Amino acid sequence: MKIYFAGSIRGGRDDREFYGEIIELLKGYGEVLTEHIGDKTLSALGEDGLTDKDIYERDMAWLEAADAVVAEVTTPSLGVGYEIAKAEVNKPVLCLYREQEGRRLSAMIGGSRVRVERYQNIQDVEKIVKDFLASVY
Ligand code: 6K6
Repeated sequence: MKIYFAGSIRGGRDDREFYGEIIELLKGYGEVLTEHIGDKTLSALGEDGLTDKDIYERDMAWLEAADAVVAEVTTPSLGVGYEIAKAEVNKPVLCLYREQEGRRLSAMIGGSRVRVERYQNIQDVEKIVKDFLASVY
């Protein structure tokens, strides 16, 4: 199974530790096409030598090839929102959100058709992901 993991890059890297842990977990179920998103050394401004157009085209090709999409949506990100909107047309999408005081998930995600699950820790994510990916097949 090919899994596309989406997480904030230029939207902010505060949750990168969570991204890394979720990616490690997803690797137990298949190929994660976007492993770099969990890279702890990647800053919000960091570059990987590609132009924005190159990044967009590469990521859209990966998204197209994916069997399922898992997005961590706690840190709001334009790119992640865009990827969710593209994917929800024809793919199973799981959004993972950590409740935080004084903040609420965008209604455009919370009110959409995609599956949204709240979590507090990686043990919660283990159960949520297992259940979600079982429903993909
Ligand atoms: C490296 C470090 C910072 O920027 C880069 C190179 N940029 C990207 N590399 C790979 N994927 C990207 C990049 N910029 C955005 N994306 C895609 O959009 C990823 O698949 C993420 O899920 C999402 C993040 O969007 P923003 O708006 O938070 O950047």
